[in-house]
Amino acid sequence: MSYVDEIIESVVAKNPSEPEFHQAVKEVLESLRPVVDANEEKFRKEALLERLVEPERQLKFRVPWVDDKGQAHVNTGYRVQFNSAIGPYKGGLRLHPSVNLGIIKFLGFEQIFKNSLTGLPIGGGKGGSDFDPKGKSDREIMAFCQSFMTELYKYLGENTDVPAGDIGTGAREIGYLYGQYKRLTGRYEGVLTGKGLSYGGSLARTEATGYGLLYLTQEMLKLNGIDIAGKTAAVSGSGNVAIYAIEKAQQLGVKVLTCSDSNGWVYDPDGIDVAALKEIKEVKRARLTEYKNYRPNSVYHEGRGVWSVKVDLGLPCATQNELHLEDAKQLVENGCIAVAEGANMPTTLEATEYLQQHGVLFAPGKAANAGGVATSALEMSQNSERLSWTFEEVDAKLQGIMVNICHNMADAAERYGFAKNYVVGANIAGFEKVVDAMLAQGIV
Ligand code: NDP
Ligand code: 2IT
Repeated sequence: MSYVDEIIESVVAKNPSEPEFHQAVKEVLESLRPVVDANEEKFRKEALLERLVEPERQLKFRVPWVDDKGQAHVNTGYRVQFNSAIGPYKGGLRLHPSVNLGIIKFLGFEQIFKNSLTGLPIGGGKGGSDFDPKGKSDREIMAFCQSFMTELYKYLGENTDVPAGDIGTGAREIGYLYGQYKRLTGRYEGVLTGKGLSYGGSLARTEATGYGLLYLTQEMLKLNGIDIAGKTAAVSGSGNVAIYAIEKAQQLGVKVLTCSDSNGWVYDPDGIDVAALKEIKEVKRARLTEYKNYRPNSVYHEGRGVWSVKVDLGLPCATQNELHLEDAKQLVENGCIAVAEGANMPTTLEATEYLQQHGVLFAPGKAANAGGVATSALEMSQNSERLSWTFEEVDAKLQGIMVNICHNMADAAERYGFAKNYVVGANIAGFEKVVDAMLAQGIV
């Protein structure tokens, strides 16, 4: 059996209840076959793949908190410090009832390669909790965040592990987490990113993931001789990534026809109204059913359906495994030319293969959504030098990074004889730097 197959088999056997982690490992290792085969003896001797798929450390802890009525609750907190070969652990905190160890591990594993692709010195980590922020008061959110940080702070530090936002964790949560970290340690340091602008945050971090997604999509289309202006797009989700993806898409001349939340989706034939979306989601924290009040021409549908709309570009920006094989078939039938993942692993393996086999350009999340963590690393740089850069400076750096990632993934794919297979390209390009650092640092 090949080394890659052995490792995939052992990951499944050792972590039987973690299907998302299996999926992420399979996707990455399958596409690394050419590199692994060429170095098999050395990698085996150093147990390189065994070390790559085993987190350096995984923390699981109790998070007790009291609601507004005086009732106590207990959630489970996680932080997986996956790989520090190229820098301190870096990755977001997800707050969603679906969170479990396998989901945090899949996200942490992806993060290793994504962070490497940015070209910046950040290792891979991820964390979160099965806490559900929906319907909670600000006080309850604060109580949870303070309790969560009261355990986690011991393992963090600006040079050790630097968390950030993800699903359910935005500016409000980062503020409460930061306040508690500072109170417990007495240290004012860049230990979290996505901070508010008044206490060390970076301009353009809020926009970075969505904007970066569009910068990469634009460049990928350009490499294939296609102009992004004038295209139509379907976006899923209506959170941080989706909102700023829609905003940048519109600035680039793309008409975005859809967005969604976990209850339903909106079709707006005139193009999504970003100001309305921001008010509904960022200010009111309400549901998408409200969108019709702002745009009477739009249609709200319960359930799934974003991928049934005829568009040129598919931009999944909600969550993992939200674009299935049937959706991929529908997109192809409707003449879709490109799919770029704003979310982490939103496309199933079968759907990804179908899209690629049918000539759809496919940018995997670890490349396409790397703008968020890249800008987090720029926030760390600003914190270290105790300076703040302008929006234009950060945005220009973000654009440069996304263009670079696009070229690196395209070049790596070509170098190994998989031209235009950006999944292979992104995985190999991300892997090369991490492996080099791991081999140089010995068996640790
Ligand atoms: P938000 O919490 O701001 O928004 C998430 C959106 O996705 C909401 O519209 C939410 O709907 C929807 N959603 C979440 N879970 C589900 C689910 N299980 N089923 C259906 N819809 C769901 O998160 P972000 O925008 O920050 O994150 C979106 C994706 O992008 C995630 O995969 C995240 O890991 C990834 N990502 C985020 C980055 C960042 O900087 N924030 C960086 C890189 C990737 P509802 O409100 O109804 O729950
Ligand atoms: O998935 C991701 O890259 C994020 N949620 C952002 C991580 C970060 O550290 O900014």
